[in-house]
Amino acid sequence: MKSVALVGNPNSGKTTLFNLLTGSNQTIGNWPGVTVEKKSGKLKTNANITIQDLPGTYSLSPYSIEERVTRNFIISQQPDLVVDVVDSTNLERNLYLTLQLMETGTPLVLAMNMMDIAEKSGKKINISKLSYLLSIKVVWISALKKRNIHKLEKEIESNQPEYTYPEYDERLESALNMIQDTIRDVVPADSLRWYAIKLFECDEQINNELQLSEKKKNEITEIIATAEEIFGESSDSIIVNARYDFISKIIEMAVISTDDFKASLS
Ligand code: BGO
Repeated sequence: MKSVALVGNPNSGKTTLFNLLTGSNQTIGNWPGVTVEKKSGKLKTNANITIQDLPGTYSLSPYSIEERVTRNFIISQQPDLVVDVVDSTNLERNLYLTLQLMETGTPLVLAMNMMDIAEKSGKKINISKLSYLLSIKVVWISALKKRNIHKLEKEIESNQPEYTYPEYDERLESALNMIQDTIRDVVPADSLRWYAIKLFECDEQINNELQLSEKKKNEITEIIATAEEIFGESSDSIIVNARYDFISKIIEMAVISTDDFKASLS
């Protein structure tokens, strides 16, 4: 049995896609201990694949219940594949979640939804370039218009290759590498980067979970303090800005607005 999780921003069209992929074959309940709806179902075209619909979220921080349910599922249940439902009309905000998913190292496919509206808005998204730049499979779809869903189903059935993590500013990368060296012996190898980023962000839930020795904690505090001095901002802002810098470069290379041409002709 292959386990697939649907993740995406609220209003990205996740529910519409979930219903399309699973049909009436759904189980509905609550996540343990919280009043957040839990929905799962079998892929209509392949009953050996279960699809777990995760709560809509903008981030994998630990602040809201939705964020916690989604990130705990990805880190502890380790689904075989995550389908990241992206609202193509709001790429910048949606790719922010994509980068955080990539930081976990989870196998990933991007479902670029709402392409029917994106097309009309005068924005041309070069899907193959986006896929190349992110080093993951990207499939355009319209869940509402039921367009290209068969292509997504094929990708869900396939095994997705490993990808390279998004690389940020080299000063940030060296801080993350140092944290990785400090925690290498206490976290699983395939989640090393995720834990390093979370510790750099001073994520309280991860700090509590890892129960690091005082020596390790002090080393990490020192690495963070040095980075904050170099960048002149708090460690969580350093990460947020690094993600947005990465996203703006990707958008600059993969998205063309027809307004650009109008401006150059006038
Ligand atoms: C309403 N294209 C377009 N154009 N719309 C889409 C697509 C798409 O590919 N996919 C989804 N939508 P959810 P979350 C609505 O409900 O699946 C629409 O939160 C309305 N409702 O139809 O709920 C979808 O699960 C009244 O729109 O998203 C829905 O991720 C007027 O995006 C909305 C207009 O989809 C959110 C829209 C009473």
